Amino acid sequence: MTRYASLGIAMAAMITAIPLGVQARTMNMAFTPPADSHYGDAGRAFAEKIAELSDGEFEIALRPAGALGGERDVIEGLQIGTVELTISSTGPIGNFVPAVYALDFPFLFKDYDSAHQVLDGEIGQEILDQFSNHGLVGLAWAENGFRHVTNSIRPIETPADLEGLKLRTMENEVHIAAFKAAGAAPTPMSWTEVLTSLQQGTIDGQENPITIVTANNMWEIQDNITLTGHVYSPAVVAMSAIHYDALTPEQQDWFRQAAHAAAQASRATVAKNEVEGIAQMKENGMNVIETIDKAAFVKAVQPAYDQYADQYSPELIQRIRDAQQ
Ligand code: EAX
Repeated sequence: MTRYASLGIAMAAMITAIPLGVQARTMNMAFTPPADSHYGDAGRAFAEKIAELSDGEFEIALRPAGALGGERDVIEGLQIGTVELTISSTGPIGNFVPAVYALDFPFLFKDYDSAHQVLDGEIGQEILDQFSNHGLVGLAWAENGFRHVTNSIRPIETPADLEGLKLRTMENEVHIAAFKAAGAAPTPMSWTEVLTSLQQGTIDGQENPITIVTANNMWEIQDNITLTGHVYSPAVVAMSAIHYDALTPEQQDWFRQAAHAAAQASRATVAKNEVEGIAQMKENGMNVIETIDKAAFVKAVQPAYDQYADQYSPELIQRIRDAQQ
């Protein structure tokens, strides 16, 4: 090694404060949307913040587009320690942390500000704290967004238009019940199977926020979107308890700070896309139904509440409603 090269490395070590020859610790952060998405922006914000706080001791390897599996697979990976971090919708997480189910009830959150107020308050923290009972650490509430229905069979103007529609849902029994009650034929599956299933015609449609539709150029395989806003879909920045518990208290605080930076980044991208995404979908030929009789859709999915609200802490659902007055 030349004298200059060894001098350069020695200087680099001094700058990064990492002992010479010590490798940065790389942790995987898995998510299902593409790298160029609200979750990708969140992941990059996390990576930047943790590198800054740890002086380069920790590096985050983003694993976008389902590289490490669907959201359920990844949560199981966190529990056994094969995956360190994830940004995930809450959709399938109720199967692991039951309290999370309360967040995914249809038409529960009035708007984005109300959702942020609840999630960033005591209710949101109470639910994050529940993760630790299941081998997980809920670090912060990020954002997926209000979910809308896309399909290529017919424009959805009223709940009756959902009749018989083979609609993919997340692996979430409240969502399945809601769309069954509305007359659709819900098919739960991991996001990693959705695009292929739509292309093959094994399903007619799906439901997701605008940011997912635009991040995946879904106008290529879906003709219509109806802005039902039927569910507010939080995303959680979560960590494997195995890996979190191996950190020092100072390092744990770094990860919490980085998770909050990620959460804010996801919300900023969603807010931007809520406006720009509609124009983008129209420019790409998608038929965008922007106004619906929301009361009719609320009525159509009410049986899902009747079926599940008692099972998933009715008092928590009432507290979420009351907190939005
Ligand atoms: O978390 O599975 C879904 O529809 C989710 O919205 C997506 O994976 C982003």
